[in-house]
Amino acid sequence: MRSAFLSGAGVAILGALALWSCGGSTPAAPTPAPGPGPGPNAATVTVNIVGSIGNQAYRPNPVSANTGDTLQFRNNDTAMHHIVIDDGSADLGDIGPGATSRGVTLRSGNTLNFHCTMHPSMVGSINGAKAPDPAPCPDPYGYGC
Ligand SMILES: [Cu+2]
Repeated sequence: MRSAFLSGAGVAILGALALWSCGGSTPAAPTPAPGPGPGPNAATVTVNIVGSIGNQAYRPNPVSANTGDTLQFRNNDTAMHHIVIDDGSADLGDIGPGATSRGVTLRSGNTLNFHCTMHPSMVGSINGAKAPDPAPCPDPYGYGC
């Protein structure tokens, strides 16, 4: 009597283990959700620096770009330039002649202005209606402007 009870319990346990171990196929790994960052239509927009000539220093100016686009500056001039976004969101550092800056990804489509720290009259706009007016040059010889 007692051994029959134990063997019955053993069969039940083995049956439960068998069901547990055969409990269906492994689900497929979930597809990672798209995170923040450039979408499938994001583009790289290159702004050419063509000289230390006020708001004519950049081609194009104003720059048209969409949220998620990456903006970079290519220095086609013979002088060093150093581009910063006026709101402080990016400092692209020194860009030597022939070099291209690192990219900055636009977080909104809002109008942003930028300038060259070495030549403060070199002003430009991203998504502005027109190129900004350059600040007056304090040096009558134009050096540094
Ligand atoms: Cu400059």
